[in-house]
Amino acid sequence: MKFYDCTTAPSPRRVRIFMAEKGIEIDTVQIDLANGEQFSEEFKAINPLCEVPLLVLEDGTSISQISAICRYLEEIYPDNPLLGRTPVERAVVESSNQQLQMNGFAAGAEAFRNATPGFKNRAMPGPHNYSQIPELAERGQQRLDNLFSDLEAHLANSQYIVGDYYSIADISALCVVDFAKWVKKRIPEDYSNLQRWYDQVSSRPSAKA
Ligand SMILES: N[C@@H](CCC(=O)N[C@@H](CS)C(=O)NCC(=O)O)C(=O)O
Repeated sequence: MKFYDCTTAPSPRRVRIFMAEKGIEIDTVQIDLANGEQFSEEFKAINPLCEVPLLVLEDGTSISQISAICRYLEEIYPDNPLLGRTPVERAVVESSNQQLQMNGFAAGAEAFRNATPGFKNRAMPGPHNYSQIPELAERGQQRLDNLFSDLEAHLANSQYIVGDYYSIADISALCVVDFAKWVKKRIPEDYSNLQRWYDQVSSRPSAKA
């Protein structure tokens, strides 16, 4: 198996933390996104989406999308489950994780990619160019504010995103909070629940991945 990564990008970090929590080591290839290596013919041939993360299996099967990669890894390395331990827990974890993808990652990407000069015409990742829309950057900032506020309320009564169970949803939320710093968004000083959770999850050794 080969894992295609970019150490500076927030999306592959979600998979790196997932692998670190499970103690999995996979041959890793760095794709230099800053210099456009994702558009090279060689990489396009294995991922026409021109994105990382990507997992390529021994038989040549390419798996893109964080949730699909993590699901595959969970199935072949079932120890220390991060997607849930019961049918109900798996459903709740997936629901939380999808919400974090939509209200966290998509919001952060909206805020970052629509406002950063280096991403002119690159407002969306992938093989097609899209122009920046400044209003979307502003909306992305509002969405991140709302996510932080919703997480603060949620974590008042919950140790982790899903009860007392550390899961992929915590990995996603941690990466969203760190990604939000790219658009100068930080946990507000009076958000003690979100800060307590953040200190807890970011002090796990996996967070360095
Ligand atoms: N939906 C994808 C998102 C992956 C993604 O957005 N990757 C970014 C890095 S954080 C990327 O490859 N960007 C390439 C580019 O900006 O051209 C997933 O779940 O894996």
